[in-house]
Amino acid sequence: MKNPLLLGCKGCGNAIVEAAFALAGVPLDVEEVDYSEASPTRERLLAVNPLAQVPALVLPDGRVLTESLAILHYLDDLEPGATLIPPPGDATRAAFYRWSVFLVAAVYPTYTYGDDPKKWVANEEGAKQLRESTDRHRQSLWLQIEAGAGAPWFLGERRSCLDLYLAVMTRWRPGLLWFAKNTPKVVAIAKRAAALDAVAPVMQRNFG
Ligand SMILES: N[C@@H](CCC(=O)N[C@@H](CS)C(=O)NCC(=O)O)C(=O)O
Repeated sequence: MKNPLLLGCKGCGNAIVEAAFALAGVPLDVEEVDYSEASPTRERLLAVNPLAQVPALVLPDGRVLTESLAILHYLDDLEPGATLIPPPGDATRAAFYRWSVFLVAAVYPTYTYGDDPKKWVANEEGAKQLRESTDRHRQSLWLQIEAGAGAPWFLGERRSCLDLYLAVMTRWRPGLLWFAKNTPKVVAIAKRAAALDAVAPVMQRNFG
C-alpha cells in the first residue's frame, strides 16, 4: 500500500479529512464502509477502528489514526504549508485550539447520541426525547460558533481546517435552511471553503 487509506462513507466526517488531504496535495485512497449495525462492511471498519466510527485512516506502514482532528494534526505535521492549523506563535492559534475541540468534543457528540438514539436508551419515548434534546442542544452550539466566527475565514484572514469542518457539518442536521437563517457567517465561510478548487470535487463526491 503506497497511499494512506481512508475508511469513510459518503457525506460523513471523512469528507473533512478528504478535503484536507486534497488541499495539502497528499494522495489518499478512499474505501467506502457503512458503520450501521447490519452492514456487511461493519466488521471491516471494526477491525480498523473498534469504535466503529469514520473517519479512520490506515497509514502505509499499518499504523491507524482515528478521530478527525488527530488526523488533521498528523497531516499538518506532514504538510505545514497546507494552512490547516495556525503555526506556533500565530495569534489565531489559541482560537484554533478552542474551536477545533469545540467542534469535535461538543458538536460531534450530538450526532453520536442523536443519530441513532435507540442505541442509548431503553425505549422509543426515550429515543425520541434524546433525538430532540441533542438536536436542540446542537442548535445552541452552532449559535455559539456563529458568535465566534470571523471573516472571510473562521479565524479571520487565516484559512484553517476549521473552515473545512464548517463546509461539511453545515450539510448535516439542522440543514442548510436553518444554517442560512441563523448562522449567516458560518454559511459564508462554509460556502467559501466548499468552493476552493481542491475542495469542490470532494464536496461533489460526498454531497453532489
Ligand atoms: N470524534 C470523531 C467522531 C466521528 C463520528 O462520529 N463519525 C460518524 C460519521 S460522520 C460515525 O462514524 N458515526 C457512527 C457512530 O458513531 O456509531 C471524529 O472527530 O472523527
